[in-house]
Amino acid sequence: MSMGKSQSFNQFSKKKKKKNQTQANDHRENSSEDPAEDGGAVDSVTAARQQLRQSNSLKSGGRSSKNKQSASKVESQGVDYDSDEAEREYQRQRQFMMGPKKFVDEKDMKEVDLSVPTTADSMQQDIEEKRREFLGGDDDDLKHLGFCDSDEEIDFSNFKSLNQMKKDGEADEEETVSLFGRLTSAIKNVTGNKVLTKLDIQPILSEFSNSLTDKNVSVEIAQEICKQVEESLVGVKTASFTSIKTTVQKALVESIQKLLTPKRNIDILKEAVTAKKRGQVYSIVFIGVNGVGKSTSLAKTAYYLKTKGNLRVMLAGCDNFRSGAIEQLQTHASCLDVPLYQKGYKDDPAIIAKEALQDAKSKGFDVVLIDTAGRMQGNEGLMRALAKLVQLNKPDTVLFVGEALVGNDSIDQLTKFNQSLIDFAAHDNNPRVIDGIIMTKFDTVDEKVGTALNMVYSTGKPIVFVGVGQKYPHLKKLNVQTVITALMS
Ligand SMILES: Nc1nc2c(ncn2[C@@H]2O[C@H](COP(=O)(O)OP(=O)(O)OP(=O)(O)O)[C@@H](O)[C@H]2O)c(=O)[nH]1
Ligand SMILES: [Mg+2]
Repeated sequence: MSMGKSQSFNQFSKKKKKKNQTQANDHRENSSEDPAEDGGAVDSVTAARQQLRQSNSLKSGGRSSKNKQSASKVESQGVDYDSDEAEREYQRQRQFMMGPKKFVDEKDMKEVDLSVPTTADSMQQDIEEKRREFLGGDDDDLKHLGFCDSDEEIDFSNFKSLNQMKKDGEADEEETVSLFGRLTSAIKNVTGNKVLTKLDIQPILSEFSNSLTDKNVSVEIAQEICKQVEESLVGVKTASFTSIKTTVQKALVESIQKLLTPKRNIDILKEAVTAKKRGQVYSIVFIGVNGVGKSTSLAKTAYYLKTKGNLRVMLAGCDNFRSGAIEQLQTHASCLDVPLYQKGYKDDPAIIAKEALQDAKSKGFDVVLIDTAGRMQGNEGLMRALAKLVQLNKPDTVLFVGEALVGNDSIDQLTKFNQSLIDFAAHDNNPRVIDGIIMTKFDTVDEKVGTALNMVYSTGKPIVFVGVGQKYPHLKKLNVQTVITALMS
């Protein structure tokens, strides 16, 4: 039985229904090979298969009942090239009739992926490279700021040299004189044995106020400092010029110190070590708006706790909102050689954090650092989700991460994040709020440390760390004296 090659498959399909029982049986036999061949179009494909088989049979001179047996024998040994060709043609026609694939599987993806294949070796190499990058080493870019030499605390004494380098010769004699030098020279004419009046102090205070606002201190806080200085100076009897200088300096330092001293100080290393001694897992949640440096600060904190406290740290990937966030954290985990608890981009971050804490407890880890997605302070949905994570897990410390360079907006951010934790705490009467601040990108603000002052003054929260670069060791403590030094420079 042969068909003209020009005959369409549909025609063939219609005619096929009228064919004799033998053919119908043949068809059933063929269709049972592929359950997908039940639809109309697929019927014609089956017919094509038959047609091709038959035409092949003709091509090879036709198989008489005599030679059929030997042919099938050869076929079963897999050397019947005509049959193979027919099968290939059948598959080609079938693909054509069925149209493009609806689902792309891993095999298809591999076929079109022309990138260099990733091997275990090349992955290890990438991690080594990243580790070198994050650990620093050759830190010339920051050496002149004193960041690398100071072990834990930020040293502003070199800020001036940086500014000087930047100005590179532009600076005249006057610019190199410190604020304090300028202030005391303003009262040079006040002789000894004099009771200081408001009038004597006025030039000092207006100069001081301008200098503070130049360094990003808000006008309100600058006025507050000036008021305190004025109160401590008016009516003071000066013995000599030297004592006037000392009196002014003392008054300034004291007032800034008062403003910068938060209600509670946090030493996370001490707290984590104490928790470990009690057999508890110490947890920190990092929160803040998008791109401020939460994940980087988390990685720096892991490095800090690992190297200074020899603590066993686990990371928890609870930013399953931003694409790439988990991979970014995995890179940090690999570089730091700490585990990452993650569930990819699904599940509730609050639950992932809970599971991470349980996992850490069961495996004997000392610290869990929880990364969260960045969000704007006005986004109610995301703020609710954050409040849920914090209230459900009650971490030991909630750290707000903010950029030093955003100025007063960081106060708005922190205030609203804190309020959201309270407002969306469901029926919790004792909600967890923000405990402290990590101020990032301090390396980009020179000695304009005013934002630090503004934040502590307006929120009463301590600055636990400042970020002074992109590498792991670039996490420093900020003490009041160093801020004062920077403000007075
Ligand atoms: N110069 C400098 N760059 C920093 C500092 N901290 C973080 N960065 C950089 O800021 C960028 C954003 O950091 P991430 O840690 O991804 O910020 P994030 O807040 O986690 O971002 P999202 O998860 O997208 O909200 C990265 O390029 C960091 O290297 C810092 O102290 N100084
Ligand atoms: Mg992040």
